[in-house]
Amino acid sequence: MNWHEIDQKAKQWIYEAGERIRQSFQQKLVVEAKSGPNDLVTNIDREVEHFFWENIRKTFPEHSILGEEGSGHELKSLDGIVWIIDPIDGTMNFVHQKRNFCISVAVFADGVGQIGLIYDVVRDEMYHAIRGNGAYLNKTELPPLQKKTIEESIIGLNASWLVENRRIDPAILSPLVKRLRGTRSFGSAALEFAYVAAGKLDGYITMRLAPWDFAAGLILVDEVGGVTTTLDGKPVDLLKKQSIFTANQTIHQQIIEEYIKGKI
Ligand code: 2AM
Ligand code: CA
Ligand code: CA
Ligand code: CA
Repeated sequence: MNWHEIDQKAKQWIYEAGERIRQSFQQKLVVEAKSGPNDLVTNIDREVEHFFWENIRKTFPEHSILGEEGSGHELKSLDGIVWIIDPIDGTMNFVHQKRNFCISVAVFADGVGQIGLIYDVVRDEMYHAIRGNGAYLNKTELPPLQKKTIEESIIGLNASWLVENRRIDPAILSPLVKRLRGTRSFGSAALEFAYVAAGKLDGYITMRLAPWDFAAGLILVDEVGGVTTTLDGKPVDLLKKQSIFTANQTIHQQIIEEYIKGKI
């Protein structure tokens, strides 16, 4: 099997799962809180992850799987081929809005991202990339990211990081927010990555993401010449939760130099 064949299978499963999710809008959801009242999971999140798990296990028994709703949480290394899956990214949006959520699927080989797929189920928009082959939105290739100044940039940023919180002093990001053209918060990290890849956002900053939130997005952003690191500019770790900053190259470096370095 080559990457194109694996990509075709993955897309087929994503479209099937998307159809299942759209059907679920007609049914009653079972919503549970996980770590707290804002940390939701539904029967559909679990069902979709199980659907991928079964298909991957049957088709590629030698591959490993890491998924938000329980698959592979014991995984200690990225050796071999690893699927990193978020069955629904933006579960709160899925429950409250029935939009602004996606399925995120990435395939890594020995730690290198090979396939990145982010599917906006309601808009029927598939953001997809195979390493070295460019990134696409449905059938349209996404152009390389343009050079931007901070003043011309819109950044994805949740308001949580601008009020008292456990992870960052709000005084660090507020001068940046003043200088930017604007901020947006979509409530789905994977979609925010896809928007950075598509030039709809110029960057996205968050203090805590899990690998399944950003694995596919990282590959998409990479393919259009963007950069993804932790907020303090360190390489990301695909087996850990961490802060994340993805952006086009120019503002990525400038924002770290002027606003972050030495402050966190
Ligand atoms: P989820 O919907 O799959 O849980 C919301 O701002 C974004 O952050 C979503 O992508 C959401 O993914 C993710 N998210 C929610 N809770 C999180 C947590 N405790 N740690 C890391 N990411 C989280
Ligand atoms: Ca979750
Ligand atoms: Ca997620
Ligand atoms: Ca999820």
